[in-house]
Amino acid sequence: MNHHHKELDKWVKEMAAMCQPDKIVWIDGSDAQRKQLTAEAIKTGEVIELNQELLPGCLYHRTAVNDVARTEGLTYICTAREEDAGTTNNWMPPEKAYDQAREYFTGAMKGRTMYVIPFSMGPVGSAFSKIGVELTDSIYVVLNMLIMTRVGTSVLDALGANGVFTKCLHSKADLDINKRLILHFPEDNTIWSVGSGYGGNVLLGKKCLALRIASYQARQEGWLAEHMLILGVEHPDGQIDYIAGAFPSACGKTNLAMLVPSPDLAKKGYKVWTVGDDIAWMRIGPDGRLWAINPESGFFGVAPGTNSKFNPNAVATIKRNTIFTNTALLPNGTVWWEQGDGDQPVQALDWRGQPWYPGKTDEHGKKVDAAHANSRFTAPASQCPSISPHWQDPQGVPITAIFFGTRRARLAPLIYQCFDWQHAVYVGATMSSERTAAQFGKIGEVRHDPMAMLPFCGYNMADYFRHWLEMGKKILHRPKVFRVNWFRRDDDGNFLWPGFGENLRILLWALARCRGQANAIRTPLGWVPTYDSIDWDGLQFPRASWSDLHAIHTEEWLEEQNQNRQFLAQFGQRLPSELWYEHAAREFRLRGHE
Ligand code: GTP
Ligand code: SPV
Ligand code: MN
Repeated sequence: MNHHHKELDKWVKEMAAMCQPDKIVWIDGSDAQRKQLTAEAIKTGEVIELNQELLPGCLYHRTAVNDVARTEGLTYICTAREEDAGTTNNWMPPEKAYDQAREYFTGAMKGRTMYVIPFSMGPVGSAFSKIGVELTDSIYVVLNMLIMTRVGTSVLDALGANGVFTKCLHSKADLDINKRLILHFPEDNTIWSVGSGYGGNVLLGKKCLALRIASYQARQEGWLAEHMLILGVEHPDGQIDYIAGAFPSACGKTNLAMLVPSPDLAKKGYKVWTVGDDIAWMRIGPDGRLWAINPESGFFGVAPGTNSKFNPNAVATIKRNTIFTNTALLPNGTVWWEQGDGDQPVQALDWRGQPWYPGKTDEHGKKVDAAHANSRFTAPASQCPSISPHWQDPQGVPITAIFFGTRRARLAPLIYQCFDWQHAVYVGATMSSERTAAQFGKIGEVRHDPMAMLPFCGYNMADYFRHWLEMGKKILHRPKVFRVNWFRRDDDGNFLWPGFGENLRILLWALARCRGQANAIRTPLGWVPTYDSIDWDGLQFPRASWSDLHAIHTEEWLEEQNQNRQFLAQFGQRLPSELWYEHAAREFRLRGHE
């Protein structure tokens, strides 16, 4: 390909000398090349072509059985000084990390092709955007990157002869979990990932660049790189407010971003527009507001639970040109997953490629899922029926409200509004959530996940909190911040809140608060909606359940405060004292001393 970036050329040559591929192919972003690579991957079995009548342009892929989610334990931030990675990250000194990975990369691409993928996170040429180049030996990665990022010649043009880019190196190598490393070198603007073929570990523009590396750069450059969806709420008068929301992995970002208003609210003229479902890059605009872009161009969404009832926009988005990973495969060349559309199939191949039938159990008598709980679809954002006309605006969209959400069966209320920005930073910093299938580990265990960034902050988390406090001082028109939890349950384990489309009622209350309009009750946690301040048209929701959703059990909350204190204490002197102030203030309020 035609380009004149000497540093890029030199780096590609060096990496090729180490990995020793048979050949090097530059990805130009053309349809012709994509089709040719698809055909090749189908031939080798790397991907399976799905039924082209029912699912045009769709492909299927299975990962290795031990490679189905991000491996946080094998993910490292490699800064010169350990304290710059901080206590919440795994750390390795850069030299040691390079040495160890070099061993795994050496000769790893023998007999394979090295693909060079120039990609832009954010619209090509936007002042928000960052360029990366990923080298990989996986066509599956190439095909996913073509959906998730802007790829090809236009990116090289934007890079020019001297442009800055993130050096991203990936090899599947032997897919050996004992030789798997996901390494970030923020000081070198470099990512090395080896031994995995799973999404978040290998689509290096996503969590690795757009969050871990970008969060590090964002602090230096004075902006925010966050694990947030972005959506627009259109009011009956045509005015649109934008909301950004941080929820941990598999806690509802994609679903909220694609929300379909219930019929009564739709009839009144409310609409929801999708801007992004996973990552937001936010900068202060010339008007003093916070402006956000979605750096991605596709969705890498959780398949199980995706159905026409709860997320019809996602269902429509994934009807064509979509890659399905670790779902079940049906005899007619279509896909299926638990809580998906259609009846349970009578037979299928499960995500491991094993014959599956309803009621199948393993040797311990445990039910076997047809699709892995973290099986995913990769689909172009442009195919989403609710995609915002502004989703590619180079200046982004202005953010009116920020949501921090978690998955908590108890304790956390459905919604409360933070008192001010400093309080909001404390609330975000101490949020905790139940673990999901999106990461290796014990599902259901409650862990702290500050601003849903625990696995994604590329530097010391205490400095991240300080950066949030500093940003608050610089933003003239600060978004209002809300804490939400769609997942509170009653004593029988049922969700107390219907969620999904009904969440719009909660968004509308929050936006009314931003205009100083809706009623609220002051509680020790924050401002809680009165029952009558919610638009209930079309939904009969019992007042008693509303109280249950917002009940504050003081004793349990004081225990939660103990957990929060322990969590914050790990940051030592580096923790901004403002957070201790807010911690004490909440405890005072909980104990009834305002
Ligand atoms: P990542 O892609 O891992 O970052 O996940 P995400 O935050 O985009 O989560 P997603 O929207 O895919 O939702 C994950 C799971 O939460 C799915 O099983 C959904 O069905 C469920 N879920 C989403 N929204 C709601 C809700 O409002 N109520 C309830 N009860 N479940 C929800
Ligand atoms: C997440 O786990 O938060 C995801 C999927 O969005 S992954 O790309 O694997 O990180
Ligand atoms: Mn995510």
